[in-house]
Amino acid sequence: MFEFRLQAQCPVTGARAGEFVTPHGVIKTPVFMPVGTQATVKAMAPFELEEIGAQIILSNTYHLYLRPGADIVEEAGGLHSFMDWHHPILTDSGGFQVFSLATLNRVTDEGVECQSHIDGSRHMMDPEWSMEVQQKLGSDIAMCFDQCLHYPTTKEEAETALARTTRWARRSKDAHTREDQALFGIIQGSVYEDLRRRSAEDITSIGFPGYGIGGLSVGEPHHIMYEMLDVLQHVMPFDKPRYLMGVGHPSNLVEGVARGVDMFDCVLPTRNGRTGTVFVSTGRINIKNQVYARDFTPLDPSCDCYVCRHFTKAYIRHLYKAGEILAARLCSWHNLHFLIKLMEGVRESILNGTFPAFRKNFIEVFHGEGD
Ligand code: PRF
Ligand code: ZN
Repeated sequence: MFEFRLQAQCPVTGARAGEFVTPHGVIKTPVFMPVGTQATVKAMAPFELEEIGAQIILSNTYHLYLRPGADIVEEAGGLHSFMDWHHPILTDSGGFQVFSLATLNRVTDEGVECQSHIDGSRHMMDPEWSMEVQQKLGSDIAMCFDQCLHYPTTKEEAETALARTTRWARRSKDAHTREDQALFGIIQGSVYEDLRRRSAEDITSIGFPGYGIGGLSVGEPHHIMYEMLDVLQHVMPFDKPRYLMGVGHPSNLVEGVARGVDMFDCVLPTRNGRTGTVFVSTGRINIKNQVYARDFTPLDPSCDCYVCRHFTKAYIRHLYKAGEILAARLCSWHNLHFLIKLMEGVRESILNGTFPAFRKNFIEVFHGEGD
């Protein structure tokens, strides 16, 4: 269980193709994980996610603990049964969500005292709490409880959060007992090379079956994120999966893979989908734009997803304008398909030795860079 088999490595870049074995199936990497924060990938039914080719989804400890409560999910037979998704699930630890959503946070070495963003109730969240909840949820992959800082931050603050994240990683590992669940460590260190190295050494010396790279894509310029990944790819264990948390943008995925990343997750495809922003092979478009009123071609003529095989831009634009719920569903569907297909193409190119050409072509054609 939780074996990571490396199948191919690009001789020019750090890109890798592999397989990660979990209780609910084998994940082919590199992989993009759709986000199902509240035990649902917004607007998508599980059988639709299967149709799109999703291999694994992500869900959130913080949200499910607050609502409906970990006990209810456990009574349902765990998250897989509760939501009827029988493929792998990864749960984030709450470390990040507490810092971005809850209010009146008081952070100490003990944990985070915070107020629910739903009803203002007070809670103490710490590594032991996170492990208890994630074990009740029964995900295939659990994450350590960590402290993620926003950008910019001082080196002193980054150092404090790093040291705390290391202590919390030890406590997470000590509190984690489920053998059918892998616990991944998380590397922090903000945008400081030496801190990133130190965090990688500290976390990997504790020893986990996989590693998250946290604290990136939190507002820093892309080139800084890439510099941190350049440093990390040489200090992270070669034989364990590497997960870049909360990323994201199509070009970030390709550039992340080039720097040795195996797993990604992001709300971007579904969040963008709900506002009518759609990824196409040449970049990004907004379907609400007047220019599409009489455009009877698919969202992306080179896409073979259900949406592009059946509907036109003019029709989907009409749905948006009319406030129809199907508009958000169709755009989320296409966007998820776009990122999953992109990762399948990336994986294929690593396996057949053409990743550098794939990367060059993608970056040249796709001009949706920017956020
Ligand atoms: N830590 C955790 N989850 C996360 C992050 C992190 O740093 C990020 C940062 N991009 C996204 N999700 N636990
Ligand atoms: Zn499509």
